[in-house]
Amino acid sequence: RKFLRRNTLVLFTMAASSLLCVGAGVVLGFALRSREMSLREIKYFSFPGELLMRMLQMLVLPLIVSSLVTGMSSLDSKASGKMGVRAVVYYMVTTLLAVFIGIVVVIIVRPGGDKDHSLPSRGNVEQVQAYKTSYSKRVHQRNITVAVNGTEGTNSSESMVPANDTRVLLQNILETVEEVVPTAGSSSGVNALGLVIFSMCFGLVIGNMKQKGQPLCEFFDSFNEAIMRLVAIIIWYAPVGILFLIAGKILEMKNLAQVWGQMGMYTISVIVGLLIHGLFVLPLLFFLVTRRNPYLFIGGLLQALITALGTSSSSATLPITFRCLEENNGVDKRVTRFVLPVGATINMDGTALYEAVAAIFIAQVNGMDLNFGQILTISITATAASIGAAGIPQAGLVTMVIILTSVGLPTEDITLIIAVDWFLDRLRTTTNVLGDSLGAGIVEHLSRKELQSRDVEMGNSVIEE
Ligand code: DAS
Repeated sequence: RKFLRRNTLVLFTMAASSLLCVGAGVVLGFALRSREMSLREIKYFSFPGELLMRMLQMLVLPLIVSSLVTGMSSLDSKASGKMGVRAVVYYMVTTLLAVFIGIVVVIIVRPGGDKDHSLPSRGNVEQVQAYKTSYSKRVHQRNITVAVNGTEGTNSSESMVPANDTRVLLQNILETVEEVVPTAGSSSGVNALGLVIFSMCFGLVIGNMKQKGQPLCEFFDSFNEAIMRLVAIIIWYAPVGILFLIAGKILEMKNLAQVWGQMGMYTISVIVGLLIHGLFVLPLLFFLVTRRNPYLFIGGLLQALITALGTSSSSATLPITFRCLEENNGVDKRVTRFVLPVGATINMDGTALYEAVAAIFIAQVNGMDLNFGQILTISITATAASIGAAGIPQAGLVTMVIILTSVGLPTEDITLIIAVDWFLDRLRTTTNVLGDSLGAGIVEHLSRKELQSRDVEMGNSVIEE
């Protein structure tokens, strides 16, 4: 019962209404597809969803700064040091577990092979090229024009970008993400990791300034409280925004049946990997450490998980993740304020798993049977790339370039997976948020002694005063 707070009924109602809105968004999206709306009409239609994204993004930077400064200043350096080590160990262990699960699934399912799971022989260049061309022609060229350039590509063949122009398409992918970066997650593309590190150092310093630092500690504490009150208002609008975000995305995609037909096995590989990690491995780890029911804890996170699904941005979801952990699951604010901003920036289990699966899928399509060394390289670069990826839409697609380059795969083959990336991005973002949130519960459990002794210290100092 510890996890369920007095206003849980309200927050579970919110989560249930968000789930309903996801369903309504899917139904509405497919219902309106027959109207063949233009991109402009789709943009207008999706405006309520864009509004939610921008309201959440507006809060991300002030929330990261105020929560980290307040969180660090409320802990002594010894306690925050121990908490930091526990958090980083958790991030590394869970990210490597995610990569391992992804690699096992994609090697077993073998989505890059043909129906009979046969691959072109690596040495036979003509056979590989012929295989890739036929593969990409079968499903991707006709979708890339729309998926990458966002133009209203007609279905006739002349509108397709020739297969050898994939560098043009790759450039478009990078431009698309650059376009997205300034508005998603952090405004004007501020370096979120740099901000996290500054805020942690600043919080530690003012926390150790005793009386002189008190005004600043109180300022950032009330600043954080004000931001969380804004979140409490926005959270009521979230379900509506999520409905339009999902419906708008479904309207944008062309040849949906064609894409799913061919990309089914690849998509299923990613989904299976994310489900194993998110619904079994992480909850098991949570139970082994805290001896509490992980699914009850996850129930309290529903609103945040659904927001991640709708926005495909763990940074934009951060304000709601805070509220679910503190209000629903009763996690100590000194832990959430420290662990969540760092986790949302560097802990991305879903992204790491996805990048490992995508890289091995592309290797399979190229007829490349990876050796142990290459698989190890993919594991390490997928982990590093997930740390570097920002919590913004499709960041994981861009950092794929690092992994493909590391094992000598053609980077333009990113275009093979872009057609379904908008969908898989939502699922991996949800897994990222889940990993951060369960991590907060685990770190709180492991740090309870420090937190209790800190409470006694604070209690004593109040009595002395
Ligand atoms: N969309 C990213 C996030 O917000 C994840 C990704 O692109 O891989 O976590």
